[in-house]
Amino acid sequence: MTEPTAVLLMAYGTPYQESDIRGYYTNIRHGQEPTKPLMDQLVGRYKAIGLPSPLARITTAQRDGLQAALDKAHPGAYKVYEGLKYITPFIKDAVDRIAADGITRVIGLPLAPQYSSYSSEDYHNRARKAIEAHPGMEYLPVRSWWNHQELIHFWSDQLVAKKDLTDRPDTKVIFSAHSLPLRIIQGGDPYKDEVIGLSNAVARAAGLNEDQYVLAWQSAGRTEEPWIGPDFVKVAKDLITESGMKTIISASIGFIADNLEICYDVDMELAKAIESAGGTLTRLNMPNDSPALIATLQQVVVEAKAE
Ligand code: FEC
Repeated sequence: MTEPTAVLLMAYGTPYQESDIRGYYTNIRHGQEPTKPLMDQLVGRYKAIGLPSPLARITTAQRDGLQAALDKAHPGAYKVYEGLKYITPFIKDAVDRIAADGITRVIGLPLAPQYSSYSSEDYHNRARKAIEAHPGMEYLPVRSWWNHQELIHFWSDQLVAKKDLTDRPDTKVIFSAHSLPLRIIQGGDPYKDEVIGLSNAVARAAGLNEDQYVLAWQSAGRTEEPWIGPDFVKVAKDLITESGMKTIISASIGFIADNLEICYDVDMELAKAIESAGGTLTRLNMPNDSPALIATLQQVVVEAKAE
C-alpha cells in the first residue's frame, strides 16, 4: 500500500479553561505577557461567551469531518492532523506525530480562507520550522481557498433564503472579516483584496446589487497602531441612525467558525450597538463543520496533492 499523505489542518486555537488564558494570550503577543487591564478584558469576554469557546469543539469536528470525507472518497490516502498556533496541540506537536507515523508528505492547510502574511504564512512558517527536525519530509502549503464555489454558496444560499428581507430598502448586509494592522496591508499583503473578492463573489451569487451590501472590518486588536477600517460597529450604527436602515444582516465571511469574534464581537457587541441605535441584527450561520465546509476542504486537499 502507498504511504498516505498527511493533512496538517492548522487553526488559531482557543483556551480550554480560564487558567489557559494568560499563556494563550502571551503566545498571541509573541511572548509578551498581557497587562492586568488587557487580561481582565479578555477573561471578561471569554466568561461572557462561556469557556471553552465553541472553537475548540468545532476545529476538532472539522478535522474529523474532513477525515471521514477523505476516507470515503480516497480510502487510506490521507491522514488528517490538527495543529494549533497558540495552544496545544501545537503545530509542532502535530508534525512530530506525523513523523512518528512514518508519513513524509504533508499538505499544510490553514483554517483561514484568505491569505495573509499575519495568519496563513505564519501557520506555514511554524509548520516548516517543525518539519526541519524531520529530514526528508515534503511540505505542500495551501495558500488560500476563499474562492471555492462550495464556500461562496454556503454564504449566498443563506442570503437567497432571506430574499424577502434583503430586498427591503431598509435592510443592509454587512460582510466582515478580521481587521489587521494597516502596516501589514500597506506592505503589499493580498488579504484585503481577497476579502473584497469573497464579499463580491457572495453578493453576486446571492443576486445582491451594490446598494444592498457593504464591507466592514471587525475585532481589531487592542494595540496602539492603526487597523484596517471602517469598523463594523460604527458602520452598523451609522447605517441605522444616518441612512434609515432598520435591519442589519451580518455575514462574517472572513471566519469559518463560531469563535470569540463571532459569539462576543458579533452576537453581543454588535447586537447591542444595533439594538441601542434602534435596529435589529440578523446573523448568518458560520460554516463550522457543515457539509459545505467539509466539501470545500476536501477539494482543497485533493487539488493540493495534484499540484
Ligand atoms: O478563542 C476564540 O474563540 C477566538 C480565537 C481567535 C481567532 C482569531 C482569528 C484571527 N486573528 C487575527 C488577527 C489578530 C491580530 C491580533 C489578534 C489578537 C487576538 C487576541 C485573541 C484572538 N486574537 Fe486573533 N483570533 C482569535 C483570538 N488577532 C484572544 C488577543 C486579544 C485581542 O486583541 O482581542 C493582535 C495581536 C498581534 O499583534 O499579533 C493581528 C486574524 C484572524 C483570522 C485568521 C486566523 O484564524 O488565523 C487575521 C479564531
